[in-house]
Amino acid sequence: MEPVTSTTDFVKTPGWLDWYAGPSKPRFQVPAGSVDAHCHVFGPGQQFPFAPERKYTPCDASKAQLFALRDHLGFARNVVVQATCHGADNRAMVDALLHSEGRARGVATVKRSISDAELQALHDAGVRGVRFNFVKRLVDFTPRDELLEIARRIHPLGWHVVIYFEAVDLPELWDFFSALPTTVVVDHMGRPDVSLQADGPQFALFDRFMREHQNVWSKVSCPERLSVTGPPALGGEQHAYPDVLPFARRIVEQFPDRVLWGTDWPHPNLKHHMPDDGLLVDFIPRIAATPDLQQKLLVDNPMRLYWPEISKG
Ligand code: 0GY
Repeated sequence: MEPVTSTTDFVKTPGWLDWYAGPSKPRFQVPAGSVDAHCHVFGPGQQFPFAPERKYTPCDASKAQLFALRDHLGFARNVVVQATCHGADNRAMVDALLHSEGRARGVATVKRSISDAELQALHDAGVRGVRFNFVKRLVDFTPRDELLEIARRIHPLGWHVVIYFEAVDLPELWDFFSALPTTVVVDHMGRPDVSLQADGPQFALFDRFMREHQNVWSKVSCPERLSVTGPPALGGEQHAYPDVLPFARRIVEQFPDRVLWGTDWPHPNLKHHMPDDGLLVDFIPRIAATPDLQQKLLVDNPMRLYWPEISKG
């Protein structure tokens, strides 16, 4: 892949870890037609400036670099999720969709002021969802009535809502999430504290949340973000992220038709360890152990949600 660059107009957040430009070739061959259902683009800042209200300033991570990674890892398609550093300015994400030859769909961030014509333009570009972010270090507070109004407006377009929150906040958010009229996709399993037990009360609540809401899906992504035991030792990828494994396996096995997987490239806000995306792919067969589960996780489920017009799943 091309080397990492930063746009000179923007000063990166101190300590920012750039994405890893030399990913290994995964040993696990993903099924034909696999979708990387959670990834981002950053800028490039010169072309698509970062939002004034952003909480971090990243390096650049362009659509061409994302598509090169897709091909390198053996994936067929991407779902590009609007990153918070771009606020509600979806131009960089939309530009990636429009240059993907139909191989990328998107999740946008929108405000209540968006017009119907603007929503339709996002749909025509390939957007199929909006993201509501409740992680306080990433975004300012948005009133719940504004979010509900947005959810009601995007529902008729067949879109869904992606929610990002931390496990400790689920009790307080439960009623609001229950009121969402659309399919709801949870980022990174609702960010459990993986130093706790996967069968303990905190994750049991998330499990119950999925069981009681048939419209809720989960991304079983980001072991590198959730792990407290840290990255694999060099050459020891078979033992990567053992603390995250029981959490992800449990969700995949209990809800095989409502799970998605993504790289999370270019991995915003990692402070200690930038993963090799090839090794992240090699983690997949450990959380989805059979070809049937892998096919659902990587192909059937994301195709049903993002490309229903050609989905066979
Ligand atoms: C993720 C996670 C994070 C950031 C963002 O849009 C974003 O800035 O999503 C995070 O910092 O936890 O899904 O990429």
